[in-house]
Amino acid sequence: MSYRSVIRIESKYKKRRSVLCVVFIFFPILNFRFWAQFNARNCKEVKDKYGQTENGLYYLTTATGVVYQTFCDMTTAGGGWTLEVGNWANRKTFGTVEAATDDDFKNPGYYDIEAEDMSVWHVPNNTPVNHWNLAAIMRYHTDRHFLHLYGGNLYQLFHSYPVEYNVGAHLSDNGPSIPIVYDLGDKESTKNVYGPYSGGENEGGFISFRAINHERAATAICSGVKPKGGNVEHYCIGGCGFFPEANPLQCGDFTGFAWNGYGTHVGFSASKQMLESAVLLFYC
Ligand code: KO2
Ligand code: CA
Repeated sequence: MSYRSVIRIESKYKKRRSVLCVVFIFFPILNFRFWAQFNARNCKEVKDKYGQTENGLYYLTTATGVVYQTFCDMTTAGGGWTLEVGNWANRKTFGTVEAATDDDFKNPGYYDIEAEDMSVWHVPNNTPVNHWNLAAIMRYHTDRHFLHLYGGNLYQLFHSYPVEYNVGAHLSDNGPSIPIVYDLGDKESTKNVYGPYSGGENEGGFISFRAINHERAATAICSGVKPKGGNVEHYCIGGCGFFPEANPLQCGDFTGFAWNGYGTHVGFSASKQMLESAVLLFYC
C-alpha cells in the first residue's frame, strides 16, 4: 500500500468512526517512527540503550542510514541477537523478516553490524515469527567473541574464506570451527538431525565455516558440527558454484542432505525435520 492510499483510507474512515479506526490505521506508521527513532545498529543496542527486552521485530539503521526490519532475540544468553541469515559473499539483500522461514532473507546487518558472536536457530518452514523460538529444533550460540578475529561479521569472514570451487583441499583448507553452547539440543541430538554416516565423520558441538569436500567444492556453514572428513556436502549448507560429484545433485542450500533419499535419515541423508527447517543466523 502506498503512502497515498494510506492517507485516503484513513480520512475516509475518520469521517464515519473517529478514534478507533484512526488508531488502528496509524498504528503501523507510528510504530515504524517509534522504532526507527531508536537509531540502533543492532539488537544489542536496542536492548542496552533503549531497554527493550521482548523478542520480536524491530527497525535497525545501518551506518549509512538504511532502515530495515528484523527479528531480535532478547532472551538467549542475555539477549541482543540480530537476525541476519546469509548468502555468503556479497552485499545484496533480499526477502522480508516475516517470511524468513519460507523464503530467503538477508538484511543489511549481514555486512553492517560489527558483531562478536553468532547464534543459530533451526526453525521448521513456515513457522510464524512469534513461534520461532518454541518451534525450533535446534538452537545454540558461540560465546568466545570469535568474530573479532574475522572482521566482525560473515561478510568479512567469507572474504577471507571464499565459498568457491577449488580454493583448497578438504580438512586442510577449511575455515574455522568454533565451539558452541547449546540453547536447545546437545551433541547427541545434533547426531540425530544429520545422517548416520555423517555422524561418523563429524563431531558435534561446533559451528564451522567454509568446509571443503573431497571434490574441492566449498560449503558455507556446518551448523552444530566440525568436519572430520571430506563428505561435508551432507552436513554443511550453502554450497554452490560447482559440486563435481554427481553434478548437479549436490548444488543448493542443503547440498547433499538427501543423498540416500529425502528425509530418510539413512546413510548420508539428514532427517526430514532438518531438511524442512530454515537456518536462521543471528549476530551479537
Ligand atoms: C554411496 O554409496 C557412496 O557415496 C560416496 C559419496 C558420499 O558423499 O562421496 C561415494 O560417491 C561412493 O563412491 C559411493 O557412491 O559411498 C559410505 C559410503 C557412501 O553413496
Ligand atoms: Ca562425497
